[in-house]
Amino acid sequence: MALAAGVFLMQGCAEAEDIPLNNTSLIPAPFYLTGKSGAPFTLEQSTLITYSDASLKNVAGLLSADLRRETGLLLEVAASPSASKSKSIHLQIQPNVKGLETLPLPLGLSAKDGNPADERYKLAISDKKVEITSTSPEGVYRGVSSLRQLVNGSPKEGNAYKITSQEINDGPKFAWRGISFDVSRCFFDVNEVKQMIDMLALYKMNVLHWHLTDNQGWRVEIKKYPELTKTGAHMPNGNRKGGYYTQEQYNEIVQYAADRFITVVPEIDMPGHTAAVFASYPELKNAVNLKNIKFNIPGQALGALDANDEKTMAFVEDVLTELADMTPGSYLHIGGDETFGLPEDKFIAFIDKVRPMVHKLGKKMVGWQETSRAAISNGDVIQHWIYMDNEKMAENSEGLTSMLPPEIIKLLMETFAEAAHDVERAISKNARIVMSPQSFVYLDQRYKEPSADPAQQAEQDRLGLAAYPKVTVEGLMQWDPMTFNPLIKEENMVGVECAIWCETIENFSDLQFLVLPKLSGVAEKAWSADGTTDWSEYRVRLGAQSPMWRTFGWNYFKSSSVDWK
Ligand code: TNX
Repeated sequence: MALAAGVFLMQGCAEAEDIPLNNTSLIPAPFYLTGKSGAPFTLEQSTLITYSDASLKNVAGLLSADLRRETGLLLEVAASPSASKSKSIHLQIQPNVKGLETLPLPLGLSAKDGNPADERYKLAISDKKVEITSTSPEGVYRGVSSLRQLVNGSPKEGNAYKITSQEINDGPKFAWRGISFDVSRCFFDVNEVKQMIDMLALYKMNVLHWHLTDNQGWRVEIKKYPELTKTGAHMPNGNRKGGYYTQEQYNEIVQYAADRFITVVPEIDMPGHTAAVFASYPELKNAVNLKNIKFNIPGQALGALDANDEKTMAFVEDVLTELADMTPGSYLHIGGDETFGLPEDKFIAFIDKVRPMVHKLGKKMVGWQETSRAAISNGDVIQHWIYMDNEKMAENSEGLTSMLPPEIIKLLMETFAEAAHDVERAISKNARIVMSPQSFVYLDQRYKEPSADPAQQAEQDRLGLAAYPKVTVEGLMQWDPMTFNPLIKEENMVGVECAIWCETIENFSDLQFLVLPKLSGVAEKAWSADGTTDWSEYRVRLGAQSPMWRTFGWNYFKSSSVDWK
């Protein structure tokens, strides 16, 4: 596929000159990027931020606040129908935006309400003004993220930033661009979750799939079941502190995300991964009877909610009801992964009972790919995650055996063998697919190449699951969501989602180490038109990200394959 983005620099009357993408600090790569003749825009203390429409007031405020953090400049914000004053950054909504009509509409579904929003935007920069134009506030906000990256990548003269004159016409490849964020294995407080949302926003991602429950902890207040947060939120879990979000805090986070046009998809992982539920309510029936198997992973346990137990199913319905009430987005994620030891018919019976509950609450269902084995259909979404290079896994077999007892490895292998049919099954049932192929988007894979900073060796050895083969930052870019699974056609797709699982993570800095710089790469796959990546230019754009991460105090793996700025 040809590269959609190209940079043309007009030099006086000379012919337009093609400049490679590595001349910009933008990730994800924009669709069209055209250099303009003329002097750069000077961003300085007197620069004003204006907006054309009341619906943009919030976006303008966010831009000002972000630039303040990133540059120290405090730019004034004012309503104004047009870019009145020169040297302003003007945000505007227009019914038709010239230059954007030729951009393709996004593939997939939006987590907000199913229908992809118009996130296309135009960012025009000249020496006189900066204009960000879209048909929607959402689109303008995506343009704001681009502007922030450009400012941060621009040369500074005194207290002023010189931003090259250029025009960007851009829009996403996929409507659903997310991360699955495990707050069960390690609890992160409200402020940390907000920072995760900041990371997503910076890279134009728009789904926070919030993995709220697992064996190691139940993290959301459910008023009808207080033991979940009294007991379930404080499971023994290494040295880690427990914790949970009150419903008020949950709402606060949903709003913080919504302000950045990010939709929260909450997950209650069921029927397996429910040790925290059984610890809280031992009277609920466990349909798995393999309790003697010992794990080498803190808090790991076998167990599954029993679809034949009325009390259990009433519990599930009550939990989903409170959760749906707090969740403005269209989707509830019901988990459904790795129910080791649960007979297949019992698993299917469980999903077949929960799915109508979700629908009755006016929501759509997302489940991990194993849920394709139940009676799912049109409107349901599965998340395709089981995707490992078996050869590489075999090479790393001690990694697996060091973590799991042989009985579990056997169950794991059975699950994975059956998983080979899940995608086909989902498609035949008209369900759609979030693409989360483990070997490319599981951010808890350990780094292979050395860090440029030898002091990071200890983190590198400690963080990430030993069961996975190690990966390089470059290697993670070598996949194309459009072609990695020939069964998954455009019409089956929902979007791209990565995952950060936190078994080895003990605090937010650990998490950042595994997430950065991998997250930018996922965003590139989810947003940019070209699914293939030219590493030699991508690594330059990646190197340009680190000053912002340092500004925010975010830890990152200083891969020796990248020239960090
Ligand atoms: C599999 S991905 C899991 C998680 C683990 C993860 C580790 C999925 C649906 N289940 O419970 O944390 O592997 O990478």
